[in-house]
Amino acid sequence: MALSDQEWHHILHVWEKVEADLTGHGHAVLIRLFHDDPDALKFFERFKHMKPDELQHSEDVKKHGNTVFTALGKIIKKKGHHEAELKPLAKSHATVHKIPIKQLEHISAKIIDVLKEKHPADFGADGQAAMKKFLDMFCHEMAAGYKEHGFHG
Ligand code: ZNH
Repeated sequence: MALSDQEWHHILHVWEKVEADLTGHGHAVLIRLFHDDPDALKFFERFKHMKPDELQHSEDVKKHGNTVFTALGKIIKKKGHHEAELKPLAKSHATVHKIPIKQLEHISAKIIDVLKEKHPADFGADGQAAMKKFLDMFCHEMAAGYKEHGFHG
């Protein structure tokens, strides 16, 4: 399942654009996730009482968008050598937040949607395919990490 140099190149190319506004991208992905799948919101103690309009304007949701995208960027930049970054994430999402893998698959699809919309010139078919491969690997490795903690989400 390893990615080729070319595939990492495509991913890092669009990520450079993403980094100009990690918060904006992360926030857009979360809003999209909560809109398309209201169940996703239930996992967030801090946000689950908020209405769509509040979610859209909440500084706290923006901050979490930044947290998620910063973590994702750190993993991406390791170009496959991300065990140290992924392990704690698998642990917290299995044992503390208890996030089913299905939700990680949902957010992966939203990440691709948002990047397609925001960066049509820098995220063509090859970039999309490479990012999909990376996110599939991410979900797969998170699932493996979950099992180590006895969570079969
Ligand atoms: Zn998550 C948290 C990342 C997905 C839910 N996260 C978190 C954090 C981070 C992250 C970094 C902080 C730290 C810890 O670990 O805790 N996420 C992430 C990423 C991803 C995710 C990278 C993918 C891409 N999450 C997710 C999902 C969900 C979640 C899908 C659901 C649905 N998270 C979560 C929660 C939390 C977190 C609930 C906690 C929050 C607070 O703070 O409250």
